[in-house]
Amino acid sequence: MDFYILTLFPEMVMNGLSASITGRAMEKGAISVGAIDIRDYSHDKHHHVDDGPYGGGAGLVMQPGPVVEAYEALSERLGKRPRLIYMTPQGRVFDQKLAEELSMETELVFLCGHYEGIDERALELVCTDQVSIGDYVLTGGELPAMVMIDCIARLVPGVLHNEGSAEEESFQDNLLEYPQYTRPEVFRGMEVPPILLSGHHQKIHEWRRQQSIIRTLERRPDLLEKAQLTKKEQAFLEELREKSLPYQPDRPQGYLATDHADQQHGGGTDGIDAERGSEIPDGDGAQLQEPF
Ligand code: 6GU
Repeated sequence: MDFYILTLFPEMVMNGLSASITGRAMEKGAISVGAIDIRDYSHDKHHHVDDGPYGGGAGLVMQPGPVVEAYEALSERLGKRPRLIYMTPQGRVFDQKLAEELSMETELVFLCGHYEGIDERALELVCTDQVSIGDYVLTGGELPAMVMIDCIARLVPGVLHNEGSAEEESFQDNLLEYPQYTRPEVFRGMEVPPILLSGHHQKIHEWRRQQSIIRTLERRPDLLEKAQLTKKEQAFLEELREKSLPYQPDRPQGYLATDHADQQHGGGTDGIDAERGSEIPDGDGAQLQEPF
């Protein structure tokens, strides 16, 4: 998979993505990342790429010429016009499902805006998708593009060592990940749950699934509706709901659900706050200031 990023800050995205797993994937050739400096396509003698908005107002708008020419030069080089994703808080909110869809492409272009955005005519000409990474406002599209590339890259064959691990993780099954433990067996008096030392693979699998269900019920009850549970797991979930697990926002969530609870803390009295989800903005981000 070849990623291209149209940006005014090429070093920022290259530095970020050259580290860690994406960096290794680039070295191995499983992905490539190319940053294209929009400023290289300025015809201005001072290399300006922005100007004040027609109609007045604060800030600067990125001019259409350099953006369109940067994309067209790339398209000519590739012999095709690949999907171009404009990073904007006004876009469709990125999620694992969109990451999976985009990971099927052979090339992806990310367009990163700055200032007050990009001239609308450039977007009409080159943009196929508009994507946001969440309901909050950032100063530019570079970090969002890096987030998306990181997420998509780990779905590309050959990027992760363990090809199976991407599939087992959070959201794949609409269940959150179970807690993980490694050596030492006892840390500051806290023991690893004994089942994990038993070598009983079936029992370990069942315990981990149960932990995932507990976590999801505590933290993201909205996800549970879409989770695929066995009859036995559904019964387990019903039992949890009847017991109404303690939820205490001031401590790491899920903590009471582990064996540590007995060792370290007394039980809480709060029930699960099923209404918590209602505090999260539901898509239109109406309470946030421009550019929504
Ligand atoms: Cl894609 N861009 C900017 N500037 N801010 C954002 C965003 C994108 N997604 C969330 N906030």
